[in-house]
Amino acid sequence: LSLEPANKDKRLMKALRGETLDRPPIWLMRQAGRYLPEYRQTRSKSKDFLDLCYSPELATEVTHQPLRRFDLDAAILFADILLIPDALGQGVVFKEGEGPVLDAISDEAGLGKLNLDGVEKHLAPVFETVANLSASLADNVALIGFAGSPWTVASYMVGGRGSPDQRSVRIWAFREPDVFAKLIDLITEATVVYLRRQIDAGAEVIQLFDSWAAHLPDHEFDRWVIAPTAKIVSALRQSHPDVPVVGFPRGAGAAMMRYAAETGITAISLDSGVPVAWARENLQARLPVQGNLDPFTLVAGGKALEDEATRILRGFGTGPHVFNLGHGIVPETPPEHVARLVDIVTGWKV
Ligand code: 1CP
Repeated sequence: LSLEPANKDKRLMKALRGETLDRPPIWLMRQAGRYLPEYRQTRSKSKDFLDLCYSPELATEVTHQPLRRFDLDAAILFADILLIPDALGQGVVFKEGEGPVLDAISDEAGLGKLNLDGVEKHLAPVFETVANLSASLADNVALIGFAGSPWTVASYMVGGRGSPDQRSVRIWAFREPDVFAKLIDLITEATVVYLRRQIDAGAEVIQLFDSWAAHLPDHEFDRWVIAPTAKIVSALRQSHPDVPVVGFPRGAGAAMMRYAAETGITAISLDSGVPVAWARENLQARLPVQGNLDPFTLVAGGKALEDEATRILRGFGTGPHVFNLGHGIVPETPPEHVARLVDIVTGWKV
């Protein structure tokens, strides 16, 4: 696979190749979503959230929306990490104001209801969205595809919903590690198929969201976070060696060192709790970093936003850096504050 000139010249691709730039590329986790009135408008045209994800025309539209307002360096495919459980045959419902609800799996019998065979066909509309985006984005904008990491996806499949401490999945993984491993393997396999097809359709970068990677003891972190992530990265390297993979082990703390060294990821996305000076020395010296502005500064705006954005620009300015948040934009964010942030970053000179 040869890189087209347009791809290799994009700011995001350069930073992910390890180049230190005059200013970092910027994109924002959850840059499409409820904080934008035009998103809420498009969303109201679909039956429910999953229907929006599976409607290539609408999903393409909402992916474009933030790029019409802001001078961002990348678009991220509009979809969700819970499309994988849905494609595996586990019922997923997004309840208004409540978030996702799934028929929780907690034993071998539950695993028996899942099936890999239908995954590719079920997710075909997503690949169509990626192809639409690849054909319609501006030349300087990179297209990011994504999936949840197996541990985080499993936490919803086992818990049946989001939870502050992932207690169901953590208890099951301790109690019956060899049965739980079958679930992790199944998600890993489905994710490789899913991401390969996204890349074939035009995704230029892949991000793996491990939003619930915090609080795991060493052995659990190695087995359920590092090992499956390494498997996915190595499979993608075999089929698509030039596509960078960004890992986001949110809240992993000091374990990020092992994560960065052992998964094979190209770059690491940092949550807001990671100290910049520590990350510069221990992570950015080895691989590009992404992050890590606190999303609540985008709600606050004003001086807090300016000061925090500038602190991160300075802190990571001497190495490869992708400007981003430490977690997704929250719905109450005023779009004007996002515009201000993008001005600060695109106007920055090292
Ligand atoms: O009401 C609505 O319109 C739904 C809100 C919404 C949106 C806009 C959900 C439900 N998902 C999304 C889109 C989404 N989800 C994207 C699109 C691209 C973009 O960033 O613009 C992405 C990358 C995700 C990824 C995702 N979904 C993650 C990982 C990142 C993170 O935020 O930690 C997770 C954990 C989910 C699960 C999910 N989907 C939706 C909700 C409300 C949740 C979280 C539930 C919980 O708190 O446990």
